[in-house]
Amino acid sequence: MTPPAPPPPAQRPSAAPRKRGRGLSLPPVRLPSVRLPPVRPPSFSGRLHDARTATSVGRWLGAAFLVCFATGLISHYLQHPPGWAADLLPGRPVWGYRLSQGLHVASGLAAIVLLLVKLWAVYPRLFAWPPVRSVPHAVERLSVAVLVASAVLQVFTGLLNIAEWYPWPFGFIQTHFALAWVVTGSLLLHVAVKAPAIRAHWSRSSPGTLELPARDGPDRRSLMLGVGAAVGAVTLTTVGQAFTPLARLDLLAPRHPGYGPQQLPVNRTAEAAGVTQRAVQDWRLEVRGPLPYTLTLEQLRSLPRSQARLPIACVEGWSADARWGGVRIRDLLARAGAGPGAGLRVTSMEAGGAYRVMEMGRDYAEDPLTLLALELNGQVLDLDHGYPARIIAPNRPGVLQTKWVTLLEVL
Ligand SMILES: Nc1nc2c(c(=O)[nH]1)N[C@H]1C(S)=C(S)[C@@H](COP(=O)(O)O)O[C@H]1N2
Ligand SMILES: [Mo]
Repeated sequence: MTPPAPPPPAQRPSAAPRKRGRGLSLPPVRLPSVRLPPVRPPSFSGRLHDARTATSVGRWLGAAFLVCFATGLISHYLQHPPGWAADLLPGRPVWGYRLSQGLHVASGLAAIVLLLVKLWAVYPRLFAWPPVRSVPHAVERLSVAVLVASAVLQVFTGLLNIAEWYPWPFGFIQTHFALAWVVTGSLLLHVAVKAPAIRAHWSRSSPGTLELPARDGPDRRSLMLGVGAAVGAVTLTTVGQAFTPLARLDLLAPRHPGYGPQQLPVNRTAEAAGVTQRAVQDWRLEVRGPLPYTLTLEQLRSLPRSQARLPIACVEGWSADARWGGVRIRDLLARAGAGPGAGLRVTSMEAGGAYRVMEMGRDYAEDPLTLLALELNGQVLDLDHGYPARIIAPNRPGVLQTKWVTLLEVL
């Protein structure tokens, strides 16, 4: 075997050749030789920036994103069902949306903690050298850039939405929905690309362990304990907004079940919606259908009443059970001559706003628990809860529980 050839001696700039001018001859010019230090990426000595930590945190983050995505789809399609599905949405269990949206916001909040730790664990790779080794490597880095950017934006917009703060020029719902697909797609791609590393580091007994120094174990355990504690703290101090047994620990969520008029939170007050005491004085309920009619509040109150115990479950994650009293929607529709299978359009007396008009498929409209509610927890509805009359239906997002209802239209 021949030893490798020694590297060629570094080329030094040699003295400029003497110019043989015709008359004038200049002294040789010696340029100072500038030596740039070799570009060296920063080096990281932390032992937690490795593939094993990335995998440990990554699988929890992946699980949180998965729950968030699935529950997000449920929420989206309950709110915006495609035409063919509008009559297929289930009204049971009545607490279904409450559970699913509670999970959506809880897993989203947990994902914020996990995402930050994951980014900390892998950020040294930003400085990988050379930055691009091959075309597949460039594509992989690009896909990670898309994943990181979309995931950060997704949890950020979600977080600000639960605080009802929209400091951006784009629509929240459309952007959050579209980004969910971008995050999920690039996450699947990422998991596929990293499958060998994930497999190698998935469990304590997987071969990956052997390559790691033994003293690394306690460090990673401490990190994971810290992550668990942080996720636990965030969850415990917010999940009470939906999970009533932990309501007392709900210190950080924007809404607290039980706080608000008639022990129920309010998302949009009557004042914010521009609905005044004065405006509701001449309130009438108009019902349009084959046999249209109009009722005063007195007339509506004299109709047979029903009771239902149903939650309000806001898309922003808070939810609370309440006792509702009112007139069944199906009775009001039947009186208007609606045939079986009729849908319903509901309009609020609110002048504008995204939730002024709401449509309801026939299964909800015929459900004996779907009411035009006049009472809440045994009292006449507060103006903030939709006095004189509001919709309450089982297993539906809060945004569809229209307040200050003034018009029902048989579809
Ligand atoms: N007309 C009208 N109805 C509305 C809203 C609204 O802004 N306007 N907000 C909805 C939302 S987002 C929720 S969560 C519920 C909350 O009902 P509550 O304020 O009685 O708790 O009302 C819904 N009904
Ligand atoms: Mo809501």
